[in-house]
Amino acid sequence: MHAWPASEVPALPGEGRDLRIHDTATGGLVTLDPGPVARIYVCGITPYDATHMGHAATYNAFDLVQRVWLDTKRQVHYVQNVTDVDDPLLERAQRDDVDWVELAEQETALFREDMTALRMLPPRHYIGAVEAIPGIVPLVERLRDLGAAYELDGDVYFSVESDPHFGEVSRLDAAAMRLLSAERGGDPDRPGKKNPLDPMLWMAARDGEPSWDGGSLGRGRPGWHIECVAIALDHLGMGFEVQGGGSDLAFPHHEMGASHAQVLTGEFPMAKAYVHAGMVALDGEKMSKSKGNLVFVSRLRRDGVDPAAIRLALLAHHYRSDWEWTDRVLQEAGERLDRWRAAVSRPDGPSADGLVEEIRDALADDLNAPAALAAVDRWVALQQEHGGEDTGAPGLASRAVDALLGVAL
Ligand code: 5CA
Ligand code: ZN
Repeated sequence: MHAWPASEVPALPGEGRDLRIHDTATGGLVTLDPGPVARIYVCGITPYDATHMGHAATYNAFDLVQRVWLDTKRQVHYVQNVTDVDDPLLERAQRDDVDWVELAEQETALFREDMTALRMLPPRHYIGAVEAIPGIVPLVERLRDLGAAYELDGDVYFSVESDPHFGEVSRLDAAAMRLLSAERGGDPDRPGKKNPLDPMLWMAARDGEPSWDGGSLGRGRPGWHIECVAIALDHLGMGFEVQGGGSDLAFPHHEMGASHAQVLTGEFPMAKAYVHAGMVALDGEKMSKSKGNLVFVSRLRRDGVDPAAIRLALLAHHYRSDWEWTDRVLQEAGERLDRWRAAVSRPDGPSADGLVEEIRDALADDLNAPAALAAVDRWVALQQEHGGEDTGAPGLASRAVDALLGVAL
């Protein structure tokens, strides 16, 4: 699948910082020290009802990770998937009486447009679940051969007990896992499973649903977690730096994915940090496709909202906090954007050397974007109140905001 075009990332003077970031698996901050290539896998959309502000906020967080690493002159191998076949997508297509392939293509196209408008750097590999099926089948076969998978009425399940590290990503107790499993695509109550939490690896073909050749597994389609594992292992291998997504993916998705990968390879851990963005709410409830309480990036763009203002609205919240989207959030972001643009359009100003360092420090400290915005606000206030003689300053401030925060002034 093709991704979307990259906006240019200006080079900045001085040195970037190593990223310290919160890891769900340890519950604390880890300083990542990648080699010349930093590797990150971020879970992509299930392509319907995209791109809402919750999606945008989560991809904004991982875009910052990429920008921090690029600032250290590392290459970034960023992989993202598109869950272009899964129950919720098929259900939506059926509800709306549209072809599921067309729905997925249209929504993925819209997502690409939104990501481009928001200046999110594209992944190096953008891979759909359907195109990953030939790589998924042998992994499920291998899990079965290892005794880590079993069959139930033609469907193949992963045995969570096969991974001694199962539970170490989300660190939840069994009762909490069971509840979340039922809420988030699992089937803990299905009779005949070895452990209620065991997730499906391969679903045997159902009448009226799409299916693919699964070799010795028979016709069917892949489970959700193995999709991301197959894509991540294929393009990144084990021990990559960051597995990313919203906090609703910590369990079961990232927990199960890590277990699949660890049993398949015999290596531990799959990722050095499991990084989770907080949930964006609307009217007091998590913005979600199933509830339908959504604000879309494309809708705001159509209404003439500057994508840079949308991006500033996202950046005004720490990625780990849960927060609420309101008109006021967007209005304040628009006002901030106007102030910043006025400040960098002057021919000179106060030195911006310190500003570059402050933005770097803020982002390297668990992606503290609000602190980075506050640093820019201070430089802008100085510019407004006192001005300055440095003719390079407005350009440098503008390049720093572009390179590190993805906002074009
Ligand atoms: N295709 C799977 C991942 S493999 C999936 O979860 N798709 S999704 O379209 O439902 O979500 C895409 C990303 O947006 C996920 O990382 C998810 O955690 C995140 N996300 C969904 N809703 C919100 C929200 N309200 N706030 C923040 N992030 C959200
Ligand atoms: Zn995923």
